[in-house]
Amino acid sequence: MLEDNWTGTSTVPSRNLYPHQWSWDSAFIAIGLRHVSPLRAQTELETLLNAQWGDGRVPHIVFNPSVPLDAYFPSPDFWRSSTAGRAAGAPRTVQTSGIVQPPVHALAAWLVHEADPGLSRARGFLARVYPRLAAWHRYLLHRRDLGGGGLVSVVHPWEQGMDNSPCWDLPLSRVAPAPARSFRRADLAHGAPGDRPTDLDYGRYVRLAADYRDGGYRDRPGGGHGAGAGAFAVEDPAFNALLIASEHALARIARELGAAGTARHARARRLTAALVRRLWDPAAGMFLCRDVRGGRLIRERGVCGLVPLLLPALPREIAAALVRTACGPHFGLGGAVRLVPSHDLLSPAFDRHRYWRGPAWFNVNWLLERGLRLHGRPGPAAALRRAVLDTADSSGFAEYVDPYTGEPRGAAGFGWTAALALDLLH
Ligand code: 9WN
Repeated sequence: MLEDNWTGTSTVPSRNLYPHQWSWDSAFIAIGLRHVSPLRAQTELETLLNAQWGDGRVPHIVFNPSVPLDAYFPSPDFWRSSTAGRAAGAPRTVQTSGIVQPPVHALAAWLVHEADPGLSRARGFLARVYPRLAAWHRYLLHRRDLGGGGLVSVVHPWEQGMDNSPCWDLPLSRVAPAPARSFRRADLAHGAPGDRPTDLDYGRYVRLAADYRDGGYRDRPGGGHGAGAGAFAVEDPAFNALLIASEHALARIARELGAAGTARHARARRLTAALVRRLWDPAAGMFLCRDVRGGRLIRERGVCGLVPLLLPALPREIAAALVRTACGPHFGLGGAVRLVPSHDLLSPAFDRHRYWRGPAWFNVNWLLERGLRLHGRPGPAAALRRAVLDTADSSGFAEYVDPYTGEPRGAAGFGWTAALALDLLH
């Protein structure tokens, strides 16, 4: 599958549905590729980082110029990165989107290095990617602290990566949708409408992205309740947890390069404390999202709130509560479901087929398996690993599956599903 999706310099998530390079997909794909081709894994990350903007942001899509414009929406003529993004330092030679995705890259770079340190050192892999990764984290921590509490905000649901999660329903309700006739969705040519976001969701995605673009992709951190932010600003536990995990990885990379990693480890611990302070909800037994504009936690339980289990510096009692919540009635791990769903099984918003509103996703389950192992739960981790491998295989490496039955939904032959299954086999 990874061979089929390889373009020569990177791997597409899906030939039909997503025919370009995606940011967090590439990080997960590199984590799998390292076992079969460490060189290809390094190249995957280098290609993405070559499209980095001058202000440090790593765009969520790097467009392949040989793919027809109408193959994916929004296409380069919508984002207009090289003109609208000029002030923010968008590259001139490659077309990209102007928003970001979760920062899994430093974690991926470290794991790729560890797979073949000899090749990595011979190619100067870490020495080349380190300054770019450091600038990427700097962008997020300095330009995207829109809530003023030390965490990163996303300004578009596509940035967080779980596009139509019910967690966004409240903040998105403030966004006036772009008229349906002003754009044409390409995803419906390849995906069943019931498995995808609705037209109303898309209208809002388009409005938010167009407004950000028309403002020159400028970020205006200010503190307070979203002062200066756009209509949508959310602190999300998964995005921030992945940044923290990557900050720990960056500390290891710095040490490998002969510098001290202590300051980065300390920053990762401070960020973990900020995550607990701002997003932990003891009553729910999990992390919630913070609506920066509204100034309060969003009461929906999205699987993003379990992802911080990945963090080494998490207080013991919080890790224990997260495991209890994952195994309880809201997420059903080890009980009602085959794989952990993307959303609370008991929420009225739960929909077992619609994208991030219920289906189980392989990257999320891979992250949870890591977290269970890290926090000393080898039994549930082994069971989850087995379930991910069986379901990846039986679903034809689907993009996502029905969490109860494992029935495939979305695209088949999906990049990170194949890559992360490969990783679990090693
Ligand atoms: C928008 C590529 C991406 C993933 C996201 C997933 C989906 C895109 C879309 O596909 O989003 O970025 O068009 O729906 O939600 O997590 O990175 O696989």
